[in-house]
Amino acid sequence: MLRLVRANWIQRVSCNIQKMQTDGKLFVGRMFSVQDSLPKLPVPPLEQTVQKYLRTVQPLLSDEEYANTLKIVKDFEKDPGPKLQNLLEKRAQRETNWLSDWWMNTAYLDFRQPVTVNVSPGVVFPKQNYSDKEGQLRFTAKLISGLLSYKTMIDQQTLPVEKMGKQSLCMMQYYKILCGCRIPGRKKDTWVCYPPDEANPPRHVIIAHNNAFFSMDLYGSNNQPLNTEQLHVQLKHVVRQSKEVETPIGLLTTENRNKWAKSYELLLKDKENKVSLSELHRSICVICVDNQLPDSAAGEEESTAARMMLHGGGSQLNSANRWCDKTLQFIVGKNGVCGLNYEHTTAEGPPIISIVDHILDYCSKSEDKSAPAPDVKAPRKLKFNITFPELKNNIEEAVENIDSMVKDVDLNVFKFTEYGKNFPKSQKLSPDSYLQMAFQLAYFRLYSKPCATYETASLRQFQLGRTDTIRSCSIESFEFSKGMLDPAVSTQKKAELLRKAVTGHKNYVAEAIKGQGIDRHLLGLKLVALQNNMKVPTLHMDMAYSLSSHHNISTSQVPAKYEACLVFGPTVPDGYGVCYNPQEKQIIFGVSAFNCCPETVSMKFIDSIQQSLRDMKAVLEGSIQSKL
Ligand code: COA
Ligand code: HC5
Repeated sequence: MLRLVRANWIQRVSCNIQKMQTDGKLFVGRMFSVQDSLPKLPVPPLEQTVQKYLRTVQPLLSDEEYANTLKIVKDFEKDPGPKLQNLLEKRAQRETNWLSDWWMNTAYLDFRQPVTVNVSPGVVFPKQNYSDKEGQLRFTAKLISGLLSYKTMIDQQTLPVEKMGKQSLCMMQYYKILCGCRIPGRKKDTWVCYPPDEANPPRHVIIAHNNAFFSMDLYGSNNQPLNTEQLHVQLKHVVRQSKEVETPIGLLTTENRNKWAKSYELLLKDKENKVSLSELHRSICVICVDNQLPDSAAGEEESTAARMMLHGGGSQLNSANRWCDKTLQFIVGKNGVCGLNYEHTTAEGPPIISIVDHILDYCSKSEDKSAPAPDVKAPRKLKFNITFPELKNNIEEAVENIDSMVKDVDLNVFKFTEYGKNFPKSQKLSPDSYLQMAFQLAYFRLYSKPCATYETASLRQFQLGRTDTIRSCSIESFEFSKGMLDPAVSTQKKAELLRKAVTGHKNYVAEAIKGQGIDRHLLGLKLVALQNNMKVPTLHMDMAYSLSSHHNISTSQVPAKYEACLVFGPTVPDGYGVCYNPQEKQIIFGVSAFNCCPETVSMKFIDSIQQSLRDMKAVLEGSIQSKL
């Protein structure tokens, strides 16, 4: 039976941690050793938030608009601001984390657009060394062995606590990545989770091949993991049983969530379908063994691979060989092209990248010598009966929709190899803030105006923490961008403007990760109003609020040990999505845009970022401070 986990599940697990730690039964492992002592997410002071808010909207508004917003903000500070602040503070006292449930709903479960491209990011692994089906299946088997060895660390709670500097981070997301799944619902989705400590935990993965889905056990009868050789035999069995391309039922998961929910309800009316859906939800993850790979021009291979990871390339390629509701889908393609796609409700990027680094380490090691597990069951093909004509129509519509979505995505990967984090570090500048300023300059060069920019800030220093927004566009970034493009401004002055902008950004980051950001606070003030049957405050209906939340650049830094390319879609139709993996001597960028907006072109933005990185280095090297 499906256990539909309500949004407060995370709350419940957190309570378990406290209970179990005192009982001495569960959550005793290293992974959760500091969980209880992590601080609770604070509610920032109201005055601090509104002051910061005003500073961040100023570069986006005319003087007249700013004067109007200033009045709205001042009114809000009198009423209803203090009332809402009080209600929010009370909530923060009651809850382990006042934001996490709200965030899960607002950012994910309430969101109705397809998760494909709009929510779920893709990751491309470094190219692997195989070129035929046999090699592909051998690599898949090894990848699963690496995954199993990581899962053992989660199950036994032996994973080390992740740190940011000296600060320990909340490990709850790690606990959920190999057992979570999103379920479509009309108006709102739900999320299920089958954690390792509860009865009947997941023991199988789903293998997708030729659009068919197979349930494949990873453990023998005594709970012993299958060794790599056994996994390989099982995979060959799957491939033998799915020689022909099947009905693209997986495409339903790429649809608008309300539409998918209607199809899902129809599917559930059939008993065999119900069992198959339950197997999918309850699995550890999905492993997509892809058959198709489009030809790529020389130098285009990584961008092609990134598209396979983000959307699968359309109905004729691999988009149907996916189950996009599942938290993790590893994708093993032809000719060494592999990576993953993940549904974001469960976790942020760093736990995912931690698994990737572990698996790639594992795959580069010698063969698995462990003994075979006993009593291995053959993989079982999941049956889907498409009995209702409406379902057939919905699948046909899903084919059309994914194909037009794929046509709309403009995605390219770019490796900047002239320098990496080493250069800004040598200039005593934060590499992340430096890169954010490169994006600001790149945008300003193309559009002659600043734009609202989102950068992810981790809130995992707090119990059950997720993210806040770093508003990278600032008064200082605007001054810097204008100065850089003005030939009348000296190199010395340009370098000063750059340093000032980078420092301003770094200060914002430092505050955001300490729970003193403004976006989640403002969201909380709005949601607490709604929860108490009050009106949405005027501040939240002001154009300054919507303009500063319309992120023409949506960014995230996700560092990885390997040369992984990370990609996600823009969050607005006229925006860019920029994910970057800064390494010591190079920076890997994944840049996306939508073709439906003629003004945004990923290669144009990439070229402009490259120009910014060159100009910024030249300016710093040409300035006096650099020569001292
Ligand atoms: N001089 C010299 N070196 C500096 C420096 C300075 N002024 N400022 C920073 N550095 C160094 C740091 O010590 C660090 O060194 P390391 O490479 O040895 O670790 C390195 O530069 C990187 O620091 P910085 O570039 O400032 O970034 P950060 O690691 O502090 O990260 C954020 C900043 C915002 C990305 C991070 O705080 C965060 O919140 N990350 C979460 C993102 C996330 O969750 N993404 C996924 C979303 S799904
Ligand atoms: C594999 C890396 C994926 C990164 C995904 C990411 O950064 O998601 C952001 C999550 C958040 O809460 O900030 C959202 N964003 C894609 C819109 C930046």
